[in-house]
Amino acid sequence: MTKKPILFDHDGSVDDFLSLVLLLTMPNTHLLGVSITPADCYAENALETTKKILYMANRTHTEVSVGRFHGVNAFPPAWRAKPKILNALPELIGVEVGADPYQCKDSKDLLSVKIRASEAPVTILMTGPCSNLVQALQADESLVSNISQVIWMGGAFEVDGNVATYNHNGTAEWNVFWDPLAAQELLNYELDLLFVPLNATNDVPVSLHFLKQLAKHSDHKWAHLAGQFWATTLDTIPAYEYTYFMWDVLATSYLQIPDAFEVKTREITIDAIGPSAGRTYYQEGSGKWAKVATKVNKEVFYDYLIQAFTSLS
Ligand code: AGV
Ligand code: CA
Repeated sequence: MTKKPILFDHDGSVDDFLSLVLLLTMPNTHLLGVSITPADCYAENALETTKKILYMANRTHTEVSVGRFHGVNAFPPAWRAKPKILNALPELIGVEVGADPYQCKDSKDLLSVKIRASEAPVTILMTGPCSNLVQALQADESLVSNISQVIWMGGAFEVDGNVATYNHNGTAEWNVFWDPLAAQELLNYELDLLFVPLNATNDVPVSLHFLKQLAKHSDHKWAHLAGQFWATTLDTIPAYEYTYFMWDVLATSYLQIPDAFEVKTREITIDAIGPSAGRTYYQEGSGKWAKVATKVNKEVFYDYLIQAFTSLS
């Protein structure tokens, strides 16, 4: 069987890195490259963590890129600094990798080179803002024909958003809010686009119960590392919210357990400016067609995680 080619664009929060590990556990996928968006991270630190994980998995040949574009609504600095802690964990601190963002391609270029070069249409998984992909498409719209699906952790449809900041009414999810113009633009392309929004991720917090289950498997290298990574999320900043969710990890799981999701096909719209910038909503009759994952079977999902993190040596 030929493996499914995947491009992974992430933005360096804890669940973005765990999504990377999860991708490495998937037997029927071929990871063509990893592009970083400097959104919920500082590029240097996120590049370092990405390369350390690839090194630990013997996947140093996987090309990594760093986006040069910065969105209009910056993430809070305390969130962006998180990979500094990850890189200092005992498993990672001794792994020496070069991590100079300017030695890497720009992420929009890595995406277009890899999409163009792939023999089979590529699945694109995005767990940060969508700016890199939109910029690649703006430069060459013909890339669309070699993209089989875009899976994006983003949005909040008819549920509260998670942006709490000045001049905003709280309706947006952060990955959309960082660059709402790009998000609005993404809808204009003829893509098979699946949103994995807060509607589905709200049901799957990072819970102590799950971390206890996972810790029973700490003799597995990746289960151990995942437990350490998730433990750093339990102090999520109260000014915003008290809970860190499985956001990106849930979106990534869709590749392996699609039947655990409830998916609706709807016409949607995204606000690009004003107090609702980044808001995603259904708009029958005048929106753009896209798929929205509205629910997940929690038990299947958490069981899958335990199985996946104990499957890679
Ligand atoms: O909105 C969810 C997205 C996901 O891609 N990110 C975190 C995940 O990687 C932004 C975000 C929302 N709340 C956060 C976030 C928090 N409390 N800490 C860090 N990032
Ligand atoms: Ca993310």
